[in-house]
Amino acid sequence: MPGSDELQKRRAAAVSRGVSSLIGSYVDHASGGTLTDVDGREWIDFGSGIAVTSVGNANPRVVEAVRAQVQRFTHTCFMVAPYESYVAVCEQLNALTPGEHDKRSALFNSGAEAVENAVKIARHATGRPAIVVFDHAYHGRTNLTMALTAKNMPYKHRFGPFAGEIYRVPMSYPLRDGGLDGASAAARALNLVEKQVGAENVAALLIEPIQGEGGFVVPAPGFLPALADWARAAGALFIADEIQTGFCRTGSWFACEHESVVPDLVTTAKGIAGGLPLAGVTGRTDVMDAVHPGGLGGTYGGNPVACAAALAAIETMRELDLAAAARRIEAVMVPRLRDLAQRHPAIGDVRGRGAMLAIELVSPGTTSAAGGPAPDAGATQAVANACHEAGLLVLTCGTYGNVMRFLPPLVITEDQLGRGLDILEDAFHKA
Ligand code: PLZ
Repeated sequence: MPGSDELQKRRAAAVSRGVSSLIGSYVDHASGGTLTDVDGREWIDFGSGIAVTSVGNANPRVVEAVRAQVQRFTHTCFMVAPYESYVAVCEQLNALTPGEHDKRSALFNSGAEAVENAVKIARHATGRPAIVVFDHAYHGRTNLTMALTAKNMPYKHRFGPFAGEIYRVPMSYPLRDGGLDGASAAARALNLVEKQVGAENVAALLIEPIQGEGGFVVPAPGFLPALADWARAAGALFIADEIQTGFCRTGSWFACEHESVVPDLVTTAKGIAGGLPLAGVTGRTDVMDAVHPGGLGGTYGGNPVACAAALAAIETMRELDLAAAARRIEAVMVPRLRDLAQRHPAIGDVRGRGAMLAIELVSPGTTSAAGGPAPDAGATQAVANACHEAGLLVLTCGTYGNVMRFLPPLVITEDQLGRGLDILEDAFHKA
């Protein structure tokens, strides 16, 4: 196997520079909580391939399910010749997503595709055009989902024109909105919807219950329930984008559960299938079945290999109680992050839930146009680089590029978690 330096050269001559990578090392193999690169160096994984490998990389049960499925058949297209595992994944999604009501699901390939389909379904079922999204939102990179995503660079810059009938309103962001309580933050957003869009034109409110790419923003308590209540009264749908938060990541199967919010539609992807590409839209039967037969689909959506992987991953989450594992990760990490914040005033906030945690880096004592203390993207990058040099894979995020996020696989060992946190602490001392 060629080394990373050689692979970088080949890549530069073959791969579009529009696709970039966080690190310059190429992966040879990976397991529970670590990656090993082609030069034999081991990395502690605090990213899980962006919240995907929750059951661990190359989880043995997922590997075996995939192996068995590729031997039986690799693809038929569910729209042509159906198979059991697609049905079984939909049964699991209907049972696991919030709410005891009757549900139906449909499967797709990627998170963006699931969000696009949720929007199609919501518009079709309500007969209304408007989709309301929030500041800092991330919903994907396709044309419709770019319109739903907030941040210009790198996601949208010069990729327009974008789809219409998308309206953006302020998010609840306690560090940056003066600590507005959830009800007030919801009233601020919904007042704009009523005045500028008109409640009767709204097909759906679409929101990540904890924002992912936008900065791991946890809305103030009461914000999500107030939005869901308004949607119900207005005859609009409440769509929870649980693509990053779902499947035990936040310490429960879905993040909406923490506030007892029951969405009309839920989008899922990432953690669902242990690393294979699969996504879903799940929701109220009357909404999902409003669509005419043949109105939803695609060649690969719910591919049998991905479905087999999903069934194995879900079984693993259930058996190992990975929601409890996420809560244990929170219990280990949050005290150490708080302690670090005590010693480094640049850490302006420690937040998140379960194994979806973050620190936001700021210039202490300042105020800024972003609301709250000035974001410090430079320091964030410097700490992330120091972590990478020391073998800890951490990701950054946020509208201002100043949030360091932690998404370890839920099966990470206590020892790996501790070593990762040691590296992070060291990086702060050095940076
Ligand atoms: N909705 C909430 O987090 C994907 C994107 C990384 P896809 N987030 C990682 C990048 O820079 O492209 C995501 C998400 C939420 C939708 C998506 C989109 O999911 O599977 O990447 O299409």
